[in-house]
Amino acid sequence: MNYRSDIRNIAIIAHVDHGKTTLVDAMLKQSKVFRNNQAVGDLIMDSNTLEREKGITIMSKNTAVMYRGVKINIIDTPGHADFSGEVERVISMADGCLLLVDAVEGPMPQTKFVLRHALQRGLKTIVVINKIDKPNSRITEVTSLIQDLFLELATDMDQLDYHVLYADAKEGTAVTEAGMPGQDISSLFDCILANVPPPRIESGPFQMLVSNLDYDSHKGRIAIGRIWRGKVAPHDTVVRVNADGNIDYHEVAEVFTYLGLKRLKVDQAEAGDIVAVTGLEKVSIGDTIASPAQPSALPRIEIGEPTIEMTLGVNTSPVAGREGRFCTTRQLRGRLYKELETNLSLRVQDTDSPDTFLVKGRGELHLAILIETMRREGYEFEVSKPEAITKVIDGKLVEPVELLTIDTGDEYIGVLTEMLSQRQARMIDMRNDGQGNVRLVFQIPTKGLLGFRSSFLTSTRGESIMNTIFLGYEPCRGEIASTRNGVLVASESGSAITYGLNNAQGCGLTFIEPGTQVYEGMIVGLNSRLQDIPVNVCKEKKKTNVRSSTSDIAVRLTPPLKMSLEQAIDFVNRDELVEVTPENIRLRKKLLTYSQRLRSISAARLSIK
Ligand SMILES: Nc1nc2c(ncn2[C@@H]2O[C@H](COP(=O)(O)OP(=O)(O)OP(=O)(O)O)[C@@H](O)[C@H]2O)c(=O)[nH]1
Ligand SMILES: [Mg+2]
Repeated sequence: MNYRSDIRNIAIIAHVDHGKTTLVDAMLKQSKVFRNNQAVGDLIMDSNTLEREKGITIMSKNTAVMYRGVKINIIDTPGHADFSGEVERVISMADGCLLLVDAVEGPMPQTKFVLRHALQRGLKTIVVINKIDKPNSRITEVTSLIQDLFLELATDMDQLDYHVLYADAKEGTAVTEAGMPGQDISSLFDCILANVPPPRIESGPFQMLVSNLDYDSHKGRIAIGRIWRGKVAPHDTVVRVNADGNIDYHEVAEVFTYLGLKRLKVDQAEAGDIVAVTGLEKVSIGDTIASPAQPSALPRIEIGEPTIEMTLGVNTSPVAGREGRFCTTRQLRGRLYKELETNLSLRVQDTDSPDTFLVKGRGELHLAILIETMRREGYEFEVSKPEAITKVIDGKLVEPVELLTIDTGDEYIGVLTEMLSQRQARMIDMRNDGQGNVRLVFQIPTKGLLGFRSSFLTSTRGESIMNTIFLGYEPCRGEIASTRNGVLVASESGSAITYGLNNAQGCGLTFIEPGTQVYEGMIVGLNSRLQDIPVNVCKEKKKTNVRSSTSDIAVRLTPPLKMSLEQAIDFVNRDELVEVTPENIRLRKKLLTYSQRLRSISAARLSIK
């Protein structure tokens, strides 16, 4: 067996926000892949607009640096549990990983998830305790918690023999012993070179596994992956083995390797390296590209199943088709099915209604990111409330359950436990640090989490953090009663007027400003009671010749509550929809007129009797 000592392939894995992308910044900047005067900024790898706006990584990406004559291919991965599929997708390209752990938060549920994956794949792990600069960092405690985690997850004794480094990724320093003054991250680079095994080369003709796809308007589809065997050069004839094991022939157009943020065009790339090749128009993630001399397929990438689903369909509101560029079934269907090529944990299904698709994902954020991306591309559509995906195992109906970890102040324990018990959550653990901070851990059915985030943030005044991770399936425990108040529903179409909105504010909170175009059945506010009520926000004050008092002239409205897309999806009930266009996000009742809704309520009552 041969090894390539001039390359190391590593993945950077961690719980969300523990500093992966920041550490990659430091590695890129300190390996001098940029010109001295080049302005590169922070979170360089978070290049997608939504990633920059939200400050989180959504897609795994490749880069590479040179250190002491060795090329280190780096794969930055997302830490949010909704994008776990991205970690599963790329981890097979690496031989080692950096497991980052926040020096304050310590190991979190996603830390365990990604470490388990890495260890099962036999990746050599280097632990990096990050954010040691934080005043409340607890390095000793976190170190021993990590040790416990390895004891629990290691699949062989060698895996317990891991190195630990201590980093301040923001400053760009890493040291081998806690308390040592840091200069730069060369100790991290040295540790990678010394401990991550160089890629093993199998003998034989060319073979690579496609782990990622990119697209270029000139070059077409770009297949990215690691070469396991042989070499590849432009104009080589190769075969692609697809999911069904069928093969087709292609000619490679160009071959690239990575350095910094660039792809370098090369004359040839060899086993062990991570490359991007063009010329294969139909290639998908998971396909093997190989020499026709030995076209055997590598094991396909396995991705965990989706846990929630929602319908996405053609906009049926009275104002449909005015704001989007792409509104038809054909356009929506084309876009959704195209998404499946790169978004591996997503599923799309046709439904009985030709205008509606069932979209399944790993969590609310996973679906929300897809919706936001489509809306920015000019698509217009409507989506329903996300629901947990149940299935039948051994004749029993089961539903997904998740582990919910909450970091909060002890004054919120009461309110949170009460909210969560209504949502069928069970407390598993509660730890108080003696300084007013608690960590609460619950087991909760996925359906109980839907719609929880916004009430969580309001009731803890935005001061708490929640994280969830998929645990498995358990027998269904029945419906959860709606915990939301009723809504204020526009009873007439037209333009909202201050006078009408002011009247509506007598009943609860409003969501829209004066001048907003509304239609009958559109949700314009939240009632302070449980029932939905119709309100006429377009209603003008009756004009008389006499002004009764000066207060009539200037009505002061409370500013509307504006919801983000995620909040809107979180907010709606089953009989409601979110209308998404490039310009607006509107909430509506599925049944637009009051009489239709009344009829459906009485029909439902009859069917219960
Ligand atoms: N004080 C301090 N802050 C840090 C350090 N490393 C990262 N941060 C901050 O932590 C936040 C999250 O950093 P990211 O690099 O985006 O974390 P990430 O792990 O890539 O996050 P995801 O990709 O979304 O999972 C940012 O605000 C960073 O500035 C550190 O060593 N010290
Ligand atoms: Mg990141």
